[in-house]
Amino acid sequence: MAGKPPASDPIQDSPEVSAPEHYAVGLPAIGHALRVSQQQMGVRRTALTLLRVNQKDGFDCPGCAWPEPEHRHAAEFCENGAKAVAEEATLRRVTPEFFAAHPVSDLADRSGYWLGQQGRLTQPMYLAEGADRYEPVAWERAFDIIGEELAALGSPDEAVFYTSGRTSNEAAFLYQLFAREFGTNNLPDCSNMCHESSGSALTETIGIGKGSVLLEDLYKADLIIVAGQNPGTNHPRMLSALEQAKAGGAKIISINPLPEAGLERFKNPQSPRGLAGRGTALTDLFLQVRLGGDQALFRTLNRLILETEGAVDTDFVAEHTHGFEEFAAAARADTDWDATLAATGLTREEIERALEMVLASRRTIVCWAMGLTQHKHSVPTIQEVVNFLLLRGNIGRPGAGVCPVRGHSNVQGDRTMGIFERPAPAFLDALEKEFGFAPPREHGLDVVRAIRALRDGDAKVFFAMGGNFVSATPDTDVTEAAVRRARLTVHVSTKLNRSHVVTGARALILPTLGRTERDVQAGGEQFVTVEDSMGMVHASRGRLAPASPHLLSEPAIVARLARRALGPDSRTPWEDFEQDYGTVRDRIARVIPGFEDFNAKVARPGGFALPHAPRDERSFPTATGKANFTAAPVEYPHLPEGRLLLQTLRSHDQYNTTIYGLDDRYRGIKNGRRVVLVHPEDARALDLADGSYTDLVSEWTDGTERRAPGFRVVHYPTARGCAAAYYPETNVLVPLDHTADTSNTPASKSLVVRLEPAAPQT
Ligand SMILES: Nc1nc2c(c(=O)[nH]1)N[C@H]1C(S)=C(S)[C@@H](COP(=O)(O)OP(=O)(O)OC[C@H]3O[C@@H](n4cnc5c(=O)[nH]c(N)nc54)[C@H](O)[C@@H]3O)O[C@H]1N2
Ligand SMILES: Nc1nc2c(c(=O)[nH]1)N[C@H]1C(S)=C(S)[C@@H](COP(=O)(O)OP(=O)(O)OC[C@H]3O[C@@H](n4cnc5c(=O)[nH]c(N)nc54)[C@H](O)[C@@H]3O)O[C@H]1N2
Ligand SMILES: [Mo]
Repeated sequence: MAGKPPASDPIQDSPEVSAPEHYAVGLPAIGHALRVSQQQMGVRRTALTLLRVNQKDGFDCPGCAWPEPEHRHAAEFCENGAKAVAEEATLRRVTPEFFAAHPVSDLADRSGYWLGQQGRLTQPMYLAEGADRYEPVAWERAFDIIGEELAALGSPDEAVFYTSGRTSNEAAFLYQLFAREFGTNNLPDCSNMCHESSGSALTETIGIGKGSVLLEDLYKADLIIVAGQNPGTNHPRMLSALEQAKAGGAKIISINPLPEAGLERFKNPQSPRGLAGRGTALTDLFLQVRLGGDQALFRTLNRLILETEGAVDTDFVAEHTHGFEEFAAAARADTDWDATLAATGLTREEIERALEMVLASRRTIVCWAMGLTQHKHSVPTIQEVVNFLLLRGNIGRPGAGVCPVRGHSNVQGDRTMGIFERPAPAFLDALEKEFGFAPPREHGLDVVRAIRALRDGDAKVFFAMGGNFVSATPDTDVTEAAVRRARLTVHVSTKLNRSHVVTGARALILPTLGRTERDVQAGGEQFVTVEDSMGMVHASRGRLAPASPHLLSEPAIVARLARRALGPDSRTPWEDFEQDYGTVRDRIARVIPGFEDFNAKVARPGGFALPHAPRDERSFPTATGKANFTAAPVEYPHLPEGRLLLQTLRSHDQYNTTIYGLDDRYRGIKNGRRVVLVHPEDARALDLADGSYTDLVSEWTDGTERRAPGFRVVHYPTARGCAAAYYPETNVLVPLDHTADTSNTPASKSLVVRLEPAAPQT
């Protein structure tokens, strides 16, 4: 069901294909951004919002987690940031009349794109048991309903509290506090599907699950390696940083199965040269790796470094690291070039050219995103990247380090605030000391485990602070059936999405303020704070009038829910927290290291940097007290005859499950999303003409199959043996149990698929 396009949807998916672009941004992007913004917001609102994005007195862009430069332009936004803002600041509204006109069974037949296009949610809505229509509900009644269902649970662990990464630090802190005071660590978040593999790999090896570079380090680097990331679409402002790095003499290696336009050439809209000229060539060496071949690639580079006289930073290794001998022995033993070439799809010459660039660099940074984190062997892959950096002392000095580039604009901050199903004991101790209750110590459920618990009837209340759980998670049919078993599903949301129409027996939609909106509480106008991908914390202040007078802020929703659900026994001053977020920050300051004097520090324009021991003082808070080399065996996906390895990725016109439009401009796709990109040689061997239609059938080790019907074949210069199609349409293909070892992140970038000729789905 979920794999098929919705039957009654007026939006037609009929892809038109042209040659991919070879540069990103420039004039078309700006024109596009303004057009989308004005359609959604009108001219005046467009000017009002876009000039406030990422300014010191403005709001943090809800687009991505890339940091703001110290010297900002008057227009410090990008095309996709503008689209994210327009999506939120739209003038369109979803009203109670809308819900009266559209039964849930009708909405369940619409595409996610159509649902999102209906506009901002305006009132709390309730779907009673057995009903087919949402009806308006008063806030207090909504909290009563949640309170009733929570009170009826056999244990607090039958409730699940999901978070998506847009939630502010203040809201996140209150939310985890409420969940733990209620009695559970069931706090799964989008990070479980995103950079969890980075967190797992880095915590074990360097002692902290966050990147070790600041923006200024990029400008000082000699070599920047961008692996498994498409910044032209997903972190466009990173291209300005890469351009500046190049101006300072840095070289760039891109590692990717796809030749992404943004990494080829960048036309900076802020500079006359960028607008009119050819722009800046970014990538010096493109390594067109096979999906899942990165661990083998880095292992081979590491072996070659070890074999090169004087290439290892022996002082650093001796003083700061642990496990070198074991790792070096394993790497030296991996001398099989044939295996490396099979795993990576590269030539020996390409790898040797990369080695030359690595050896010529004294300061190297590796940036990565979902291309490295969403594989079965993602954690050892990222650990091999850490080995690579440690070998030449590239952690804890200027211009060098690890740079996992986060997705959601506050996903890193949410984790810092304690949104984590496996909290550190020290964090719980601090919480206990500050608030005087005993938080649960047992680990909670992550995303995949939460789905299993819902499926098996072990979880009965599902509460989501933002996001779109059923569309973002794997195994759509399984997940939707699991969610439907819940007693109650609750979504705190800004926009309508599929998770509002695939519900438990009862359901609530709680509409909330977005980043762009003014937040006035009893204690006056409030601001919130966020943490970017590089550990910089700063304030975010919305200026627009709220989309509806009935909206509550996220902190207010949590505070009121907590008062209702915990009752008079709670000694936490929830009312004060709701009235004045400064009082929340005072508590954060006492519970979370690095936030001492929070209110004073965040008042400084630009905010402040959180401490990061490896970066700041080359000390590594790991179990061994040193940075750990690791020596995992090299793995890579093996393909049966006649099959392709499919990655599920983002188009240029989407934000995760939010679809802005049907184009993927840089890849030459227009007006359709049901496409599968296949190398022309592979297509020939499989007899798949460009423009023909195919079903994608994923084959799983337990013998089961999953099908997503009707994708247009696009001959595309991807790596051999690899294919690509957009998420969330392809989530139906990802088995729930197909996850990364250790991090349990769905392995949505490596699915073995068979392509079967089919009819278009329209
Ligand atoms: N406009 C926009 N911005 C976004 C988002 C969005 O949807 N839209 N999403 C946000 C979020 S939550 C996130 S996490 C980030 C995601 O940012 P990205 O990680 O850039 O997103 P994906 O589209 O998943 O792209 C994965 C990239 O990795 C490559 N890749 C896939 N598999 C492999 C592999 O095995 N090895 C290598 N070396 N490369 C591989 C793909 O070809 C692609 O270029 O973006 C954030 N920003
Ligand atoms: N196959 C496959 N699956 C994937 C991925 C992949 O690459 N391939 N990527 C994974 C990744 S990296 C991620 S991060 C997840 C994303 O998973 P989620 O974070 O759950 O999904 P989003 O689509 O970002 O959520 C969009 C919804 O958030 C709500 N929203 C927007 N702004 C706000 C706000 O300010 N407050 C509140 N309360 N709600 C708001 C809106 O209602 C909107 O519909 O998906 C994962 N799933
Ligand atoms: Mo993400």
